[in-house]
This record gives sequence, structure tokens and C-alpha cells, in this order.
Amino acid sequence: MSKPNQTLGEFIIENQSDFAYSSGELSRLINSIRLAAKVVNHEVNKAGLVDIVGAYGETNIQGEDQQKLDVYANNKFIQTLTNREIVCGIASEENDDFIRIEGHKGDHQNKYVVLIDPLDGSSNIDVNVSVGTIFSIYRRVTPIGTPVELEDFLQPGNNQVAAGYIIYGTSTMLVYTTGHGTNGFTLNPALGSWYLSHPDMKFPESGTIYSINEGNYVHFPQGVKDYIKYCQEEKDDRPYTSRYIGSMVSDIHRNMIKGGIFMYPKSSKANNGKLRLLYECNPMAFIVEQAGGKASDGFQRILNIKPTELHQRIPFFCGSKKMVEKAEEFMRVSEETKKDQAQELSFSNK
Ligand code: AHM
Ligand code: MG
Repeated sequence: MSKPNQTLGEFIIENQSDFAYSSGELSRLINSIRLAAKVVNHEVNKAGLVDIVGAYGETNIQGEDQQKLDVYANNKFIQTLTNREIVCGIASEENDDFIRIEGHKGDHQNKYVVLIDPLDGSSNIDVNVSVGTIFSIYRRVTPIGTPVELEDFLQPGNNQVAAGYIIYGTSTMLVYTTGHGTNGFTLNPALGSWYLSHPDMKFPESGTIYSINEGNYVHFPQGVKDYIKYCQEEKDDRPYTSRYIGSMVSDIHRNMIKGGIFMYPKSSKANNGKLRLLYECNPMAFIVEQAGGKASDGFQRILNIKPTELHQRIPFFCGSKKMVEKAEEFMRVSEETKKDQAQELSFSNK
């Protein structure tokens, strides 16, 4: 139940019992994230003022340039979660491997692992465009009292107990779910408090915005090309509007409010697309589904996919339910046509 002027702190306490294992640990964990987010927000906002903008001179495991603020945000979230000793492990998009946290008694008693993309859309930082943080929380599957293992992180998105994003935009918002709907909080920078500004967010069932990097058009699979042509066709409520910020959190946040679809498909250059299943797609899929939207790899539900590696990439179609279903239909038809053509060819060669 949301109340006017309710703060995030009050909301967390009030809704703690919604959570199946409500020992307070998850609440403390979300509290730490909101604290780290405030610190990162402060730094993001002054990025234009200080010499912090620009490449750090190192590349991350995926071979991309790391920006200074990426490194700062990564350190800040890891530090906050480690110092408070409320998680047993952290995996970050910016780190090659996961981190084990044994706890101050060295007894590995904590239950949760956190996966995080500390600063998503970071190539937008030095041009003053919104960026975001994405997080995903799971209960460990290995026994409490032992060090966490890779399998604790390689769980299907379905197992998430909470997920959220922070958007550092014209205002800073924290949007999260614990599986009981999606709620959005806006930071009042003067007071340092987050207020419930978007209770029980609902993704419009359909919309008129499509978001995709169309510069990659020639490399897209036929199904995606056909769907883009469909979006551009003059019929009914089409052509749709094209909006692409290049910062997934911002693109999906806008679409969740206005109605739309976000796509990062595979291409002939990148067989699994660009986005990471564990740090980006799973948490966004959970948040979006909890708001009534849909997230798919073009053929199947993102949250059902069993990950095989930490930095796994996956094609991503996410947004208004009807729009994602339509895109999936184009993908399916194109795959079937391809199969039929291959079969015909093999018959005619016999
Ligand atoms: P990042 O985690 O390295 O910042 O990359 C993820 C971002 C997404 O936020 C965004 O949708 C996408 O990369 C944009 O990629 P592209 O420039 O290829 O369109
Ligand atoms: Mg990212």
C-alpha cells in the first residue's frame, strides 16, 4: 500500500512482510543500494565539473573502454555491500570474476548474492546523457556457511528475489521490484530522501515507440528487419515513433511510462547481441514483467533461460506486451520461412 510522501525507507519497512524470507536482510540490502546510489548520483551530477570524465585507460573483460565513472560506481557499490556484510557474493559487469564475501567472522552466513551493472550506458557520460545502474538479487543455492560458488550466480532470472535500476536523469529515480509489482522513487537531492513518486508502475499494454539501434539494420536477422518495416508502415496507429538514447535504462524507463518496445537483437556481427543476460536483461525483465510488460530473446521468455556463464550475452526484446508479442511473431515467421526454404533447397539438390 502506497501513501502520499512515503519515503523509500518507510516503504521498505512496511512491505518487508511481502517477502517470503523476511528476516530483514533483504531490506538492509536494498537500503545499502539506495545509499550507494546516492553517492554515485552525486558523482554523476558533478561529472561535467571535475576531471573525472573520460576513459580510465583500461578495458573491461568484454574489451570495452572503461570510463572513470564506471570504475567509481563499481567500487562504490562493491565497497558499500562488502562493508555492510549483508551479501555473500557480488558479480559485476565490470569485473572478470565474482567476488566472495566471507563476513566478519569468516563464517559465510549471508544468504544473498548481488549482480550489478554499476553504470550502464556509460558511453553517454561525457555527453551529459542519462545513465543508469542495474541490480539483481538472488538467494544463494549453495549451503549457508560455505563460500559462494559460480552456481549461486548462474540462476535463471525466475529465481530473482529483487531487482531494480537507478536512472541518473533529469531527476534521479530508483525503480525496483521484489516480485510484488514495480515501484518508482524519486530522489529529493536537497534532503537526500527518496520519495514514492511512481507507485505500482504499469507498462502500457501497447504503445507507439520503438527503440533500436537502426544503424545496425543491415546486420539484423530478417525477422527484426521485417518488424522494423512493420513499425514504419502507414497503417492504423503506425508508423511508430523511433526513440533510441543508447542507454538501456533510460530507453526502457521511458517506454514503461509511455508504451513502447526496446530491442537489442543479435546481428551478423554479434551472434548473441550485446546485452548481458545476468547484469542487464534478467533484472530489467523482472522489473518489466512485474509492471505487466514482457521480455524475450525473440523466441522465449528471458526469465526462463538457464545461464551458462557470468558474462553471457543474449538478444533482448522488452516492453509493452503486445508489441513484444508482435516482434516475436515476425521472428517466428521468418525462422519458419528460412527452414522451409532450406528444406526446399535440400529436396531440389537430391
Ligand atoms: P554498457 O553496459 O557497456 O554501457 O552497454 C550497454 C548499453 C545499453 O545501455 C544500450 O542500450 C546499448 O549499450 C547501446 O549500444 P549501441 O551503442 O550498440 O546501440
Ligand atoms: Mg551495461
